[in-house]
Amino acid sequence: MEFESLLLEIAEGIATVTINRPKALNAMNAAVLGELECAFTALNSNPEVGCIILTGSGEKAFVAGADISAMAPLDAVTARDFALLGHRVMQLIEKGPKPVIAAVNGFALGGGCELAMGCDLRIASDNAKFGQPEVNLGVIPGFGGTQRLPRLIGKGRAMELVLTGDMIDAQEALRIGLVNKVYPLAELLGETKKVAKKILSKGPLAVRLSKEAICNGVEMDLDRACGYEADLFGFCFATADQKEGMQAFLEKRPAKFTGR
Ligand code: DAK
Repeated sequence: MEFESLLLEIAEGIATVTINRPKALNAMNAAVLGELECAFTALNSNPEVGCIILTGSGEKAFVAGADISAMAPLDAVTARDFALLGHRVMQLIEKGPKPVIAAVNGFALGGGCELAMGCDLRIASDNAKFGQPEVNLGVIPGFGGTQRLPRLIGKGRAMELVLTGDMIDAQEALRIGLVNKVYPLAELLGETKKVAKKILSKGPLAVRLSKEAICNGVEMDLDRACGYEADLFGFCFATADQKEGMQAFLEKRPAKFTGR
Protein backbone atom coordinates (compact mmCIF):
# COMPACT_ATOMS: atom_id res chain seq x y z
CA MET A 1 0.00 0.00 0.00
CA GLU A 2 1.31 3.45 -0.98
CA PHE A 3 0.38 6.51 1.04
CA GLU A 4 1.27 10.21 0.84
CA SER A 5 0.89 11.14 4.48
CA LEU A 6 1.40 7.80 6.23
CA LEU A 7 4.25 5.33 6.57
CA LEU A 8 3.33 1.70 7.10
CA GLU A 9 5.67 -1.07 8.19
CA ILE A 10 4.69 -4.64 9.03
CA ALA A 11 7.19 -6.88 10.83
CA GLU A 12 6.84 -9.84 13.18
CA GLY A 13 3.07 -9.48 13.43
CA ILE A 14 3.24 -5.79 14.38
CA ALA A 15 2.08 -3.05 12.02
CA THR A 16 3.49 0.41 12.68
CA VAL A 17 1.46 3.25 11.19
CA THR A 18 3.27 6.60 11.24
CA ILE A 19 1.44 9.84 10.44
CA ASN A 20 3.99 11.60 8.29
CA ARG A 21 3.49 15.37 7.99
CA PRO A 22 6.24 16.49 10.36
CA LYS A 23 6.40 20.05 8.97
CA ALA A 24 2.79 20.56 10.08
CA LEU A 25 3.41 18.62 13.30
CA ASN A 26 1.44 15.73 11.78
CA ALA A 27 -1.80 17.72 11.86
CA MET A 28 -4.67 15.71 10.40
CA ASN A 29 -6.38 16.93 7.24
CA ALA A 30 -8.96 14.96 5.24
CA ALA A 31 -6.16 13.24 3.28
CA VAL A 32 -4.56 11.92 6.51
CA LEU A 33 -7.91 10.72 7.82
CA GLY A 34 -8.74 9.10 4.46
CA GLU A 35 -5.42 7.26 4.45
CA LEU A 36 -5.90 6.18 8.06
CA GLU A 37 -9.30 4.80 7.03
CA CYS A 38 -7.67 2.79 4.19
CA ALA A 39 -4.77 1.59 6.33
CA PHE A 40 -6.86 0.45 9.30
CA THR A 41 -9.47 -1.21 7.05
CA ALA A 42 -6.68 -3.27 5.47
CA LEU A 43 -4.80 -4.00 8.72
CA ASN A 44 -7.95 -5.08 10.57
CA SER A 45 -8.42 -7.93 8.09
CA ASN A 46 -4.75 -8.76 7.50
CA PRO A 47 -4.00 -12.13 9.13
CA GLU A 48 -0.27 -11.29 9.29
CA VAL A 49 -0.99 -8.46 11.73
CA GLY A 50 -1.75 -9.12 15.39
CA CYS A 51 -1.12 -5.70 16.91
CA ILE A 52 -0.97 -2.14 15.56
CA ILE A 53 1.19 0.77 16.74
CA LEU A 54 0.14 4.30 15.79
CA THR A 55 2.73 7.07 16.04
CA GLY A 56 3.83 10.38 14.51
CA SER A 57 6.83 11.26 12.39
CA GLY A 58 9.71 13.30 13.83
CA GLU A 59 10.69 14.13 17.37
CA LYS A 60 8.25 16.90 18.13
CA ALA A 61 4.70 15.74 17.60
CA PHE A 62 2.43 12.74 17.66
CA VAL A 63 -0.42 14.80 16.14
CA ALA A 64 -0.85 18.53 16.92
CA GLY A 65 -4.57 18.30 16.16
CA ALA A 66 -6.82 18.56 13.18
CA ASP A 67 -5.25 20.74 10.48
CA ILE A 68 -6.46 24.23 11.38
CA SER A 69 -5.71 25.69 7.93
CA ALA A 70 -7.79 22.94 6.31
CA MET A 71 -10.63 23.33 8.83
CA ALA A 72 -10.85 27.14 8.82
CA PRO A 73 -12.73 27.47 5.46
CA LEU A 74 -15.13 24.52 5.98
CA ASP A 75 -18.87 25.09 5.83
CA ALA A 76 -21.53 23.09 7.64
CA VAL A 77 -21.71 20.39 4.96
CA THR A 78 -17.96 19.90 4.46
CA ALA A 79 -17.33 20.08 8.22
CA ARG A 80 -19.92 17.34 8.70
CA ASP A 81 -18.23 15.18 6.03
CA PHE A 82 -14.86 15.76 7.75
CA ALA A 83 -16.39 14.77 11.09
CA LEU A 84 -18.03 11.64 9.66
CA LEU A 85 -14.73 10.57 8.08
CA GLY A 86 -12.98 11.07 11.42
CA HIS A 87 -15.56 9.02 13.27
CA ARG A 88 -15.21 6.18 10.74
CA VAL A 89 -11.46 6.15 11.46
CA MET A 90 -12.09 6.10 15.21
CA GLN A 91 -14.54 3.18 14.83
CA LEU A 92 -11.94 1.21 12.87
CA ILE A 93 -9.42 1.74 15.67
CA GLU A 94 -11.64 1.38 18.70
CA LYS A 95 -13.97 -1.37 17.52
CA GLY A 96 -11.39 -3.14 15.35
CA PRO A 97 -10.37 -6.70 16.28
CA LYS A 98 -6.72 -5.91 17.04
CA PRO A 99 -5.08 -4.04 19.90
CA VAL A 100 -3.91 -0.58 18.85
CA ILE A 101 -1.19 1.14 20.87
CA ALA A 102 -0.52 4.87 20.51
CA ALA A 103 3.20 5.64 20.80
CA VAL A 104 2.87 9.33 21.64
CA ASN A 105 6.15 10.95 20.60
CA GLY A 106 5.46 14.63 21.31
CA PHE A 107 2.46 16.98 21.10
CA ALA A 108 -0.91 15.20 21.26
CA LEU A 109 -3.28 18.14 21.08
CA GLY A 110 -6.95 18.43 20.17
CA GLY A 111 -7.68 15.75 17.59
CA GLY A 112 -4.26 14.24 18.37
CA CYS A 113 -5.13 13.70 22.02
CA GLU A 114 -8.53 12.37 20.90
CA LEU A 115 -6.91 10.00 18.39
CA ALA A 116 -4.59 8.67 21.12
CA MET A 117 -7.62 8.17 23.40
CA GLY A 118 -9.28 6.04 20.73
CA CYS A 119 -6.34 3.63 20.93
CA ASP A 120 -6.33 0.80 23.46
CA LEU A 121 -3.08 1.78 25.21
CA ARG A 122 -1.07 4.99 25.26
CA ILE A 123 2.69 4.92 25.75
CA ALA A 124 4.34 8.34 25.76
CA SER A 125 7.81 9.79 25.35
CA ASP A 126 9.03 12.05 28.13
CA ASN A 127 8.68 15.13 25.87
CA ALA A 128 5.01 14.40 25.09
CA LYS A 129 2.41 17.07 25.82
CA PHE A 130 -1.33 16.55 25.96
CA GLY A 131 -4.21 18.99 25.75
CA GLN A 132 -7.59 19.90 24.32
CA PRO A 133 -6.94 23.49 23.18
CA GLU A 134 -10.11 23.81 21.07
CA VAL A 135 -11.55 26.58 23.28
CA ASN A 136 -8.68 28.76 22.02
CA LEU A 137 -10.12 28.34 18.51
CA GLY A 138 -13.74 28.97 19.39
CA VAL A 139 -14.82 25.34 19.03
CA ILE A 140 -15.33 22.34 21.29
CA PRO A 141 -13.46 19.03 20.95
CA GLY A 142 -15.14 17.26 18.03
CA PHE A 143 -13.39 13.92 17.79
CA GLY A 144 -14.81 12.40 20.96
CA GLY A 145 -12.73 14.40 23.46
CA THR A 146 -15.64 15.54 25.61
CA GLN A 147 -16.70 11.89 25.96
CA ARG A 148 -13.53 9.80 26.08
CA LEU A 149 -11.54 12.16 28.32
CA PRO A 150 -13.98 12.01 31.28
CA ARG A 151 -14.27 8.24 30.86
CA LEU A 152 -10.48 7.91 31.07
CA ILE A 153 -9.48 10.47 33.69
CA GLY A 154 -12.77 11.47 35.39
CA LYS A 155 -15.15 14.39 34.93
CA GLY A 156 -13.32 16.95 37.09
CA ARG A 157 -9.95 16.57 35.42
CA ALA A 158 -11.54 16.42 31.95
CA MET A 159 -13.42 19.66 32.72
CA GLU A 160 -10.17 21.33 33.72
CA LEU A 161 -8.33 20.33 30.53
CA VAL A 162 -11.21 21.13 28.17
CA LEU A 163 -12.33 24.42 29.78
CA THR A 164 -8.83 25.88 30.23
CA GLY A 165 -7.19 24.47 27.10
CA ASP A 166 -4.08 23.89 29.26
CA MET A 167 -1.39 21.45 28.20
CA ILE A 168 -0.01 18.81 30.56
CA ASP A 169 3.29 16.99 30.32
CA ALA A 170 3.86 13.24 30.09
CA GLN A 171 4.44 12.76 33.84
CA GLU A 172 1.17 14.49 34.69
CA ALA A 173 -0.59 12.44 31.99
CA LEU A 174 0.83 9.31 33.64
CA ARG A 175 -0.26 10.46 37.10
CA ILE A 176 -3.87 11.01 36.03
CA GLY A 177 -4.11 7.83 33.95
CA LEU A 178 -4.18 9.42 30.51
CA VAL A 179 -1.13 7.34 29.52
CA ASN A 180 -0.01 3.89 30.59
CA LYS A 181 3.77 4.39 30.57
CA VAL A 182 6.43 7.03 29.86
CA TYR A 183 9.88 6.44 28.34
CA PRO A 184 12.69 8.61 27.00
CA LEU A 185 11.96 9.46 23.36
CA ALA A 186 14.80 7.28 22.02
CA GLU A 187 13.31 4.23 23.75
CA LEU A 188 9.65 4.89 22.94
CA LEU A 189 9.19 2.70 19.86
CA GLY A 190 11.36 -0.13 21.21
CA GLU A 191 9.44 -0.22 24.50
CA THR A 192 6.10 0.01 22.66
CA LYS A 193 7.09 -2.94 20.48
CA LYS A 194 7.93 -4.92 23.63
CA VAL A 195 4.37 -4.38 24.87
CA ALA A 196 3.00 -5.34 21.44
CA LYS A 197 5.11 -8.53 21.46
CA LYS A 198 3.91 -9.44 24.93
CA ILE A 199 0.28 -9.10 23.78
CA LEU A 200 1.09 -11.13 20.64
CA SER A 201 2.35 -14.00 22.81
CA LYS A 202 -1.08 -14.40 24.47
CA GLY A 203 -4.16 -16.22 23.17
CA PRO A 204 -5.21 -14.11 20.16
CA LEU A 205 -8.91 -14.82 20.57
CA ALA A 206 -8.78 -14.01 24.27
CA VAL A 207 -7.04 -10.70 23.48
CA ARG A 208 -9.65 -9.86 20.85
CA LEU A 209 -12.59 -10.76 23.08
CA SER A 210 -11.09 -8.86 26.03
CA LYS A 211 -10.86 -5.71 23.91
CA GLU A 212 -14.44 -6.22 22.76
CA ALA A 213 -15.69 -6.79 26.32
CA ILE A 214 -14.01 -3.64 27.64
CA CYS A 215 -14.84 -1.33 24.71
CA ASN A 216 -18.49 -2.37 24.42
CA GLY A 217 -19.02 -3.00 28.14
CA VAL A 218 -18.10 0.51 29.28
CA GLU A 219 -21.04 1.82 27.24
CA MET A 220 -23.54 -0.44 29.11
CA ASP A 221 -24.98 -0.48 32.61
CA LEU A 222 -23.14 -2.91 34.91
CA ASP A 223 -25.78 -5.66 34.87
CA ARG A 224 -25.94 -5.80 31.10
CA ALA A 225 -22.17 -5.47 30.81
CA CYS A 226 -21.58 -8.42 33.15
CA GLY A 227 -24.12 -10.48 31.18
CA TYR A 228 -22.24 -9.59 28.01
CA GLU A 229 -18.95 -10.58 29.64
CA ALA A 230 -20.51 -13.91 30.69
CA ASP A 231 -21.54 -14.60 27.08
CA LEU A 232 -18.04 -13.91 25.78
CA PHE A 233 -16.49 -15.93 28.63
CA GLY A 234 -18.74 -18.86 27.70
CA PHE A 235 -17.77 -18.49 24.05
CA CYS A 236 -14.08 -18.91 24.98
CA PHE A 237 -14.92 -22.51 25.98
CA ALA A 238 -15.87 -23.28 22.38
CA THR A 239 -12.33 -22.42 21.21
CA ALA A 240 -9.19 -24.47 20.73
CA ASP A 241 -7.20 -21.70 22.44
CA GLN A 242 -9.05 -22.29 25.73
CA LYS A 243 -8.42 -26.05 25.57
CA GLU A 244 -4.74 -25.51 24.71
CA GLY A 245 -4.19 -22.70 27.24
CA MET A 246 -5.57 -24.67 30.17
CA GLN A 247 -4.03 -28.00 29.07
CA ALA A 248 -0.62 -26.32 28.71
CA PHE A 249 -0.91 -24.90 32.23
CA LEU A 250 -1.78 -28.31 33.65
CA GLU A 251 1.11 -29.94 31.74
CA LYS A 252 3.47 -27.15 32.90
CA ARG A 253 4.47 -26.16 29.36
CA PRO A 254 4.06 -23.00 27.27
CA ALA A 255 0.79 -22.82 25.32
CA LYS A 256 0.77 -22.95 21.52
CA PHE A 257 -2.18 -20.79 20.55
CA THR A 258 -3.70 -20.93 17.07
CA GLY A 259 -6.32 -18.20 17.36
CA ARG A 260 -9.07 -20.76 16.76
N1 DAK B 1 -2.93 22.57 12.15
C1 DAK B 1 -2.18 23.05 11.12
N2 DAK B 1 -0.89 23.36 11.23
C2 DAK B 1 -0.32 23.22 12.43
C3 DAK B 1 -1.03 22.74 13.56
C4 DAK B 1 -2.41 22.38 13.38
N3 DAK B 1 -3.17 21.87 14.35
N4 DAK B 1 -0.20 22.71 14.61
C5 DAK B 1 0.99 23.16 14.16
N5 DAK B 1 0.93 23.46 12.86
C6 DAK B 1 2.00 23.97 11.99
C7 DAK B 1 2.29 25.44 12.32
O1 DAK B 1 1.37 26.29 11.67
C8 DAK B 1 3.70 25.56 11.78
O2 DAK B 1 3.63 25.68 10.38
P1 DAK B 1 4.58 26.73 9.57
O3 DAK B 1 4.28 28.06 10.16
O4 DAK B 1 5.99 26.23 9.88
O5 DAK B 1 4.17 26.56 8.15
C9 DAK B 1 4.32 24.20 12.09
O6 DAK B 1 3.21 23.31 12.27
C10 DAK B 1 5.16 24.20 13.36
O7 DAK B 1 4.36 24.72 14.41
P2 DAK B 1 4.82 25.96 15.34
O8 DAK B 1 5.77 26.83 14.62
O9 DAK B 1 3.59 26.58 15.89
O10 DAK B 1 5.61 25.17 16.48
P3 DAK B 1 5.78 25.60 18.02
O11 DAK B 1 6.77 24.65 18.58
O12 DAK B 1 6.02 27.06 18.15
O13 DAK B 1 4.34 25.30 18.68
C11 DAK B 1 2.36 24.00 19.11
C12 DAK B 1 3.85 24.00 18.72
C13 DAK B 1 1.84 22.57 18.96
C14 DAK B 1 2.18 24.46 20.56
C15 DAK B 1 1.59 24.98 18.16
O14 DAK B 1 1.91 24.63 16.80
C16 DAK B 1 0.10 24.93 18.31
O15 DAK B 1 -0.47 25.47 19.25
N6 DAK B 1 -0.57 24.26 17.35
C17 DAK B 1 -2.01 24.20 17.31
C18 DAK B 1 -2.51 23.18 18.31
C19 DAK B 1 -4.02 23.12 18.35
O16 DAK B 1 -4.71 24.13 18.59
N7 DAK B 1 -4.55 21.95 18.09
C20 DAK B 1 -5.97 21.72 18.13
C21 DAK B 1 -6.56 21.98 16.78
S1 DAK B 1 -8.36 21.78 16.80
C22 DAK B 1 -12.53 15.89 14.07
C23 DAK B 1 -11.19 15.62 14.15
C24 DAK B 1 -10.40 16.41 14.89
C25 DAK B 1 -10.89 17.53 15.52
C26 DAK B 1 -12.22 17.79 15.46
C27 DAK B 1 -13.04 16.98 14.73
N8 DAK B 1 -13.36 15.05 13.33
C28 DAK B 1 -12.77 14.27 12.29
C29 DAK B 1 -14.57 14.57 13.92
C30 DAK B 1 -9.97 18.31 16.29
C31 DAK B 1 -9.84 19.63 16.28
C32 DAK B 1 -8.52 20.13 16.65
O17 DAK B 1 -7.61 19.38 16.81
